[in-house]
Amino acid sequence: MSENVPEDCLFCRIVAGTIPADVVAESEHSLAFRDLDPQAPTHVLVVPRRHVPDLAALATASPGELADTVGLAAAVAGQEHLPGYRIVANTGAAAQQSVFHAHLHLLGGRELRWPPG
Ligand code: DGP
Repeated sequence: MSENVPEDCLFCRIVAGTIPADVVAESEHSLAFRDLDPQAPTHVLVVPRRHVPDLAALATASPGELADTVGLAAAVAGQEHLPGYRIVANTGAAAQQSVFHAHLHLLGGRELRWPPG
């Protein structure tokens, strides 16, 4: 973890291993673990190890780490044998972001309708 990590950041604590999570995959810069409140048979959160508030901030801070996070999501989709999947990044409270550490939701394993709610 970097020195500017907020002590109360839930996902920083999961990355650090001080809060348990069902980890399904990891890479140099990212960690993937199952969502506590799954919205699909596969619902995995993929987070950068670096603390940034959202995905756009990660793109600004490190395009390479953003690529690592997206790549890990795709690897998990393969691991779970998903024929198709959806990646969602709620950004801002108005879009239902509740944890302000960048993360992707990887959703699959059921029919995913469009438009989303
Ligand atoms: P968002 O609302 O986009 O910020 O997504 C946050 C997600 O984090 C939400 O789907 C529920 C999940 N979540 C909240 N607390 C925990 C936790 O302690 N462990 C895990 N695995 N997931 C959590």
